[in-house]
Amino acid sequence: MTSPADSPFLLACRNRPADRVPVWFMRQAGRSLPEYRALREKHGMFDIICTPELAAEVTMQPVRRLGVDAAIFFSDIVVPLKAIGVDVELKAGVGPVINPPFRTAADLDRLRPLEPGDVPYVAETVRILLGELHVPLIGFAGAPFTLASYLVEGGPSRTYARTKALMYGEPDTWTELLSALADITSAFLRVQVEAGASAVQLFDSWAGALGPDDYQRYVLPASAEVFDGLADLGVPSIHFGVNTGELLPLMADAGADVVGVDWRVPIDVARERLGAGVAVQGNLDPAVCLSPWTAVEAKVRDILDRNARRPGHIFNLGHGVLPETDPQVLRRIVDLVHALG
Ligand code: 1CP
Repeated sequence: MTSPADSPFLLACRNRPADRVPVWFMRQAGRSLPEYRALREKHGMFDIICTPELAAEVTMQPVRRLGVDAAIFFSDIVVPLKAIGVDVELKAGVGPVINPPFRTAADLDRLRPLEPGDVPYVAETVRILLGELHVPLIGFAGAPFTLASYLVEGGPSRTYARTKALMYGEPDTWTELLSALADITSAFLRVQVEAGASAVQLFDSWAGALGPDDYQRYVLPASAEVFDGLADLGVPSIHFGVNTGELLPLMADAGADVVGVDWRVPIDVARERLGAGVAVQGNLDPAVCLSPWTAVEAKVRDILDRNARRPGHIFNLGHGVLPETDPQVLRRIVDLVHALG
């Protein structure tokens, strides 16, 4: 087996040549897999996350079935918030719901720093995985803006109106909130890396709701704090968001080695915006996976052609696997990327 440091995934994170283009899928564990759905019939989401044997099993499921080049630790972005006592529920078909939402400076008292002892199951899950995996393990967390959006909205949102109202209306409270979240996120990622994760991904899924000036002023400092806080650990970092075409260079400035790109920006254009020193991850539209194979194949080939064999490309979707995706299609994508790249 390849040792993790020479694995195609970690070489690509470092922008170095590899003998193939590595591929994994955001949300590769989860509802697209029948074996996951079977387990979910018996266990709640947080039960799986907090039971190391179950969390490790769910992390392994896509690695076995799909032949991907990296595993992603099974958890959710709201887990560290729940671990410090925030009342968060994962509502089926909705997502995280926080009751009551965060709306004023007084709500800051509901956050406290995360200690490793708050998440004992994390290190134990990673330990089990290290014994089973032959590909690198990616640790992950939600970025301060995306976490703040759930706290302030109280759940998923389309407009982020209340989040922005707090950001523009009470900038001091906003800065304190993002700084507290940066500490929590950084501590949560540190636990995963110290237990043995080989890379981290920071999900700022909803940062694309902001233009570049506001991103730079209100969000970038807190995300940079997260990456700075991990620098001594020496593992590569990936920074991802949806609809972030205009933010790509700023997301690299925050301190990541790899920037995730959604399907709205062609990968060659993204590379131009980011410059030669930054690796990229992406960027097949997850909806394409529901199309006939000839369409999927053409899109995969187009992405690889646009990257033109430059080192530092990790093939992925532009956002998470849709639950109705046929896992056989994902397997065929992995095989095609490996054959072509
Ligand atoms: O009952 C279930 O099975 C619930 C579905 C589910 C799953 C499988 C949720 C609720 N979370 C998860 C696990 C999860 N969440 C993983 C591990 C799976 C993998 O990647 O292999 C990861 C990486 C996440 C990260 C996550 N959670 C993000 C960032 C990634 C992204 O999709 O942008 C976000 C925004 C969340 C919040 C969340 N949790 C769950 C849902 C349905 C949502 C999204 C809600 C929304 O649209 O706002």
